[in-house]
Amino acid sequence: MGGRFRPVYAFAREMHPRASNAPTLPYGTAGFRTKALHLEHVAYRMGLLAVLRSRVKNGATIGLMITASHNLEPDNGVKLIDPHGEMFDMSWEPLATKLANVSDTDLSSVVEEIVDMHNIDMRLKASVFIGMDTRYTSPVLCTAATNGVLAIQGTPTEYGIVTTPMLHFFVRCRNTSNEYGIPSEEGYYLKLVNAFKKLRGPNPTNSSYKPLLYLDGANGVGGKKMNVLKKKLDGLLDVSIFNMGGNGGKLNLNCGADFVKVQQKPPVGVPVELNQRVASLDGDADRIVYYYLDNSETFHLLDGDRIATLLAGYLMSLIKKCQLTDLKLGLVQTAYANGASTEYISDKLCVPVACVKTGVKYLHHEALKFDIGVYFEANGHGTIIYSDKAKASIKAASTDDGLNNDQRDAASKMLAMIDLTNETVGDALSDMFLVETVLQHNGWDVHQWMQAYEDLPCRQLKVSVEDRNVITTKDAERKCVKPDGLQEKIDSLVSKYPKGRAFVRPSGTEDIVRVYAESTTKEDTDRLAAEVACAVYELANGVGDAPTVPQ
Ligand code: 16G
Ligand code: MG
Repeated sequence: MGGRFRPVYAFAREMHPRASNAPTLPYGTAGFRTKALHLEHVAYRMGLLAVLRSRVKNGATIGLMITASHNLEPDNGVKLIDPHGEMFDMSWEPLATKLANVSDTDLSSVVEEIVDMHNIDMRLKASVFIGMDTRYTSPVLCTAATNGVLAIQGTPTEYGIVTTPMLHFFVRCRNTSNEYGIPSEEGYYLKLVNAFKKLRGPNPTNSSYKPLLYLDGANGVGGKKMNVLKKKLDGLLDVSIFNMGGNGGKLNLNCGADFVKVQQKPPVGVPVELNQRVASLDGDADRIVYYYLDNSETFHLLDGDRIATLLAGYLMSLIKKCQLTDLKLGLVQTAYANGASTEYISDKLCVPVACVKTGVKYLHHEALKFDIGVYFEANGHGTIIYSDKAKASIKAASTDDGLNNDQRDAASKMLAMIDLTNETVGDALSDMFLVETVLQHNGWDVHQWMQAYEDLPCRQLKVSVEDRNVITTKDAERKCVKPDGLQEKIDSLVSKYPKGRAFVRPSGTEDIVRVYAESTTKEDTDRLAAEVACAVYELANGVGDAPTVPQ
């Protein structure tokens, strides 16, 4: 054993050793994520795995991103991207976990195992694109990943600091021989900006929509990239960027999409301007939520559900206009979607809606079943994907002599919408341009956007338990299977409240159980969430202080 891959072992031990007491890490919902100091050997080993994956895919480029997204500064993470720019194949996750956790001494033999298992020809070329977020620990991890790629003769391409969705885009571009776009930062900007300009009409003077946007960059990479991008917009949209990093602002600390969504309040660092539209990105710019403060300074959140409904409504109207009604448009959500949004989508927009487990890979997979699949998590991660059939018929409609000018124009708009979308994964910058396009088209300010439907009050809580995996779920996490009796208890609590809904699930990124509740009033919702949290605490061996129910 170990003969064929001697350099792997030698390199690892000399340069990126795994400490004997290193924690065991799983390839979780979105790759490895933990304190940065535990990740150097993991990054190295994922460099190795990316090469193996590339060879299995006949030399197609694989992506490797160093980021911990919305987590605070001391954390970091590593995730892999498959050839179409999509999330890493789930069937390879156990291999990633195994490779990340073996001792240095067994590293070569595990590499060999994977080579044998997949019959990999190690003479093939292999290409890996590597990107990183702005964390101060990212360059070291990036170097480790590059060394991993080199150790088994792969070719690394380092992109430096980029958003996660940019790296997904580069991978797709490369593997489609640039059909999807040019795999460079410039190429990415070019595609978005050109599409945005095509869609952007002059702003009518009597419109409620104002082309001024405030942006909370979470002190991460997104604000910095937007600062470059906005200069290319020829003033069509004015973006004031805050929390761009520097000035002592810490990544994701009291700012960014996750903070705004979970805390339901504005971030620090963004000036208070009543009724101003503000978009908040997360640390690696794959999530976006909007918010505003009304005249009485009350905070209003426009989250992923709102963005999804806004975009789906617009696309539906375009489809009807250019008479492509045989194209099946559908929306994919998770159990976290507000019940009011689901009702609005099915009853008002008349769009089919599916519910899947939390995690982008599940949403993306489900959205592929539609010709036009819009998927969004309530937390602001989402995008739109178009089937080849949809693209071909939209393209044909844009030049179809049998249609009138208006109809052809609607099809051309859809083509530009496709170009404005990063179909590989949720992309905060692309989503922002999509939202701004639709708001301008509708002539809507934030109030009009908000009026589409009224959210049910909702509440999320966390419960610490001895082992969160004693909780198992079914029906896209909406029903609890284990421990015995918990679902019955939840059912009886929920039945006390009008429009009550609640579910529990073990977190995929933290060592806790998450509780979600909604009903018609804030008080009822808070009480329901706390009651469900107590039930979890009792039936799943809670640790620490028991949750309390408000009187
Ligand atoms: C990760 C997922 C996100 C999900 C979240 C849930 C990706 C790229 N990201 O951030 O989609 O909403 O985990 O976290 O898949 P939780 O399991 O702790 O609730
Ligand atoms: Mg993120």
